[in-house]
Amino acid sequence: MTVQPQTIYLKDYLAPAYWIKTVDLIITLREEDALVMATLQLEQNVKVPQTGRLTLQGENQQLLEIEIDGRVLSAAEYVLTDSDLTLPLTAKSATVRIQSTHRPKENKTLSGLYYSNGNYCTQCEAEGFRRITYFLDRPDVLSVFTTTLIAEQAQYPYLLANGNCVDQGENDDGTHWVKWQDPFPKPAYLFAMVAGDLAKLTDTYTTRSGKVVALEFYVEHHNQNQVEHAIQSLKRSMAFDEKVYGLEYDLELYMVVAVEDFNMGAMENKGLNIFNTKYVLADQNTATDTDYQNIESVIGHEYFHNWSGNRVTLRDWFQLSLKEGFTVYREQQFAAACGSPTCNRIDEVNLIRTRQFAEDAGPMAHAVRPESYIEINNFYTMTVYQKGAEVIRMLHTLLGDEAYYAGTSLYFKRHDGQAVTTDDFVQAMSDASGKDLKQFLNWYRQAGTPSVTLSGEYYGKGQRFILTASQSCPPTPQQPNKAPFVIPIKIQLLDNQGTALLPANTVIVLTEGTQQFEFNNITQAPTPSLFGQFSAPVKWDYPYTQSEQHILLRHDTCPVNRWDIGQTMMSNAILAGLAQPETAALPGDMLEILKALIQDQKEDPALLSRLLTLPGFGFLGEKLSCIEPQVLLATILRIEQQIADVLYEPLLQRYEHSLPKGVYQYNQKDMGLRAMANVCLYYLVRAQQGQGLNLAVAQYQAADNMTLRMGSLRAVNDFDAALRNNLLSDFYSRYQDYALVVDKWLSLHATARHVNCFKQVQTLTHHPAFHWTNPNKVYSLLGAFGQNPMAFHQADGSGYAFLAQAVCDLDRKNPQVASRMIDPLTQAKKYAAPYRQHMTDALHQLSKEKLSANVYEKVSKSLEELQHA
Ligand code: B3K
Ligand code: ZN
Repeated sequence: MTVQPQTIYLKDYLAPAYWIKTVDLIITLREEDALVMATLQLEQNVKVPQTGRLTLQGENQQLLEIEIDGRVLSAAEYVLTDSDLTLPLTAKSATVRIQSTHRPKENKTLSGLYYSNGNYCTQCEAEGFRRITYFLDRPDVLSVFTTTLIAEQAQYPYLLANGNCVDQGENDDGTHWVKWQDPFPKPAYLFAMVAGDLAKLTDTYTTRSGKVVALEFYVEHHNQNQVEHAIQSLKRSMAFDEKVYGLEYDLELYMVVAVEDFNMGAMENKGLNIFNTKYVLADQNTATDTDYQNIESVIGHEYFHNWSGNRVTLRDWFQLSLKEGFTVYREQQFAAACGSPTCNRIDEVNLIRTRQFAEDAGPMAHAVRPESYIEINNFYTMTVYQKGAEVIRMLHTLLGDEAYYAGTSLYFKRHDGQAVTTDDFVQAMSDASGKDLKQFLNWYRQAGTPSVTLSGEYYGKGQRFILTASQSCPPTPQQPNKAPFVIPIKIQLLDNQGTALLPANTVIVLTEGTQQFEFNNITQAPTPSLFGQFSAPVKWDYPYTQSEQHILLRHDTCPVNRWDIGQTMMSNAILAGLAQPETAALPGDMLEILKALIQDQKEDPALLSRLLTLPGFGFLGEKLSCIEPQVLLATILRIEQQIADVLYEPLLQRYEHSLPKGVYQYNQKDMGLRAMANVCLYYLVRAQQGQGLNLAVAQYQAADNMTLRMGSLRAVNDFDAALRNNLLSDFYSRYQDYALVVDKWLSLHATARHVNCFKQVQTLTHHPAFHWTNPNKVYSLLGAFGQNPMAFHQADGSGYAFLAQAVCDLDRKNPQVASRMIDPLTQAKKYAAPYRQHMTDALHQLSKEKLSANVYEKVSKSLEELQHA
C-alpha cells in the first residue's frame, strides 16, 4: 500500500527539542558524487519536554557514518528511514558529526545540490537542505554556517558559499578548497553553494554609513555582456532600502550567480543569491522592456529579502507571506520609484484580478497565512505573494507613511535575528501606530475574495452624498463563514467636469457588514471614484450610469481608475456579447471616447497602451459562473476586430507617432512609446482594410531592439500563414544560440490563437530546442499552452489529456515544475459541462498514477471540489 502524503497543520507547531548553534560543512565534489561532512553543535531547547531522541530530516543520501561527541554509532543505535534519521540524544549539548554522499548530477528536482550546464548550485528553500545533509530543516532553527568546498580546480575555479571567504588553498591532486563563514545565524533554507567555471563581473556599492560592499555577478562566459542592467538594478535597490526603510546591507560581499536550470525566478540565499538567467541577463537585442523591468524587480526583491526574510525570518512555513508578501510590497514600491507608478500598478492589479482571484475561487484557495498544507512548495502562490503584498499595502494606507515606517522599523529592530510570525509583524505595526489591528488580522486568516457592493444617494437640499457599502466573502475550503474584513476605500467625488470635490487621498474604512458614509457640502450629484489605486484586493460594484462612466474614463484623478472603468465598460460589452459572439460590439460612444483618447497627443502613451487593451480571458472568466471557453474567446476576438476596423485611421496615425526616434534607450518615455506602438500594431494587423501585416514585417525588420521585434511577432502570431511562419523561422535562426530568446520563440507558438496551435505545441515537445528538464523551456511551452484558451480547451478534451500526460512525465523528474503545470486543470469547476467533464477525466487519470506530494495535493483537492460541485 502506498502511504498518502500527510497534511501538516499550523495548530500543531512545536518548537524543536534542540537548537543547532553552528554547522561546519565540508563538501567534496567528486566526479560521481558529493561527499558531505557535517559537524553540528547541538544545544537542548530547555523550553520543550525532551524525549531522549532527536529526529533530523534527510532524503536521497547514502549515510556513511554518525558520531556523537566523538563516538561512532552502530547501526542499531539509530533509526534511518527514507525521510529522516532518529538519534539517541539526552545531553544538554552535543557535537554530532554525520558523513553522507549523494549524486548531484542525477538530481533533476533542482532542489538541494544539483548540476546545471557544467556547474554545481543549490536551491534549499523550502526543504532542499535535507537533500544535502541530515538536519533540522525548518526555518526556526538558526545556525552559524561555515562551509568548506573542495573540487577540481581546472573545472571549478570558483567555489562560492554564504558569507565571507576566510581561507583557501590548493591540494596536490589538482583540487582546491575555499572556506566560507557566514557570521549571521540563518535557517538552512538560506544555505547556498556554487562551484563552476563562470565569468565574474564586479562593481562596488558604498553604503550610507561608508562601508564598501563588493558586488560580484557570476554568469556563463558567453553571457558576460548581458549583466550591466542587473548590476545597476542591485545598486538602485541598495540605495532604495537605505533611503526608504533605513536598512543597510550587512556583509562585505554580495554575490549573484545566474543559472539556466532553476525552478523559480531567484533565491535570496544570504550573501549568495542564485538567479534564473531570465532575471539577470539583458541587452536590447535579446530582452524586452518588460524583461528589463522584471530584472529590476526580481533583483530588488531578492535584495530586500536580506532584511525581510533573512535578518528577520520565519518561525514556520505557514508564515511564508511574512517574508514574501512584505518583500513583494517593498519590491513594488521600488519599481514604482524607478518606473511608471501608474502602469506598474495597473499590471499588478491585472495579475491579482486574473490569477489571484482565480486561486481564491478554486480548490487550492488558502488564506495569506494558510492553516494547513500537504506540500509547502505548492504554497508559493499568488495569494501568499501578491495578495500578501496587498495586505501590507492596505496597512500602509490605513496607518499613513509615518506610522507605517515607524512600524516596520520597530519590527526589524525588535525581531532582528529571530524567527517570527505574521502576528508579530502586525503587533509591531500596532505598537508603533497605537492602532488596534485585531480585526485586520482577518486578512491573514480568511481565504476568498471579498465582494463589496456600493450605492450612492445624493440629497441636493442638504448637499449631502451618502455612500452605502456592504461586504461579503464566499465560502472557501474549510471556511464556510467569514467575518468582516477591514477594507480601506480610497475615494474621490467628481463633479460633471471631473473636478475633485474631496481632498486628495481621502480614505474611508469599511469594517462592518454594511456601513454608510456621509459626505457634506457636496454641491452637485457627484460621481464617486472608488478603490483608487486598487486600495483593497476585492471585487466591487457600483451602479454607474453611462455618463458617470464617461466622466471617470476621461477625468478620474486616479489614472488607475481611468483604466479600471475602461476595463469595466469593455467587460460589460464582452459579457453582453456572449449570447451572440458574431455580433458582439463595443457601444458607439465608447468607441468615440477611445478614438478621442488615441488622438489626444497629451495622453500618456504608456497608460493609453493599457487603456486600449481588452480585459483578458482570465479576468472575464472570473466574472462568469460557468465558462464556455470558445464562446468567450470568440467574443473577445470579435471585439478586437471591431476596434481594429472602426479605429484603423486614428490607430495608424498614432502608430506613426509612437515609434521612438533614434537608437534604443531604456527610459520611461521610449518604453511608453514602444508599448503604444505595439498595441496600435496589434490592432492594425487585425483590421480588414489597410497595411497592418506589412507594417508588422517592416517593424520586425527595422527594429534595433527586442521589444519592437516581439511586438511585431505578437501582432501577427494568431495568423497561421506564410508571413507569420517565415518571421518565426527568421526569429529562430537569428536567436537560436540565446536560450532566453528561444523561450520566447516557444511561447509565441504556444500562445498563438489559431487552430493549429495545439498540434504545433505537441510537435515542439520533440524539437531539439525543447528540454523537459529545463523549467524555463517547460514554462514557455507548456505553461503558455495551459493559458491559451483556444489551444488548451479542445472540445474533445485532448488538450487536457496532453497536459495531464506531460504533468505525469514531469512529475517523475521535477515535482515542483509538474505541480506548476497542472494549475489550469485545477480550474475544472468553472467550465461548462463537457469541458468540466473532460478536465475531471484528466484529473482522474492522473490520480491513478504514483504522484509526488506536490501533484497529489492539487489533484486530490481538485477532485474533492468537483465531487461537491
Ligand atoms: N524565496 C524564493 C522562493 C523559493 C521557492 C521554493 N519553492 C524566491 C523569492 O520569493 O524570493
Ligand atoms: Zn521572495
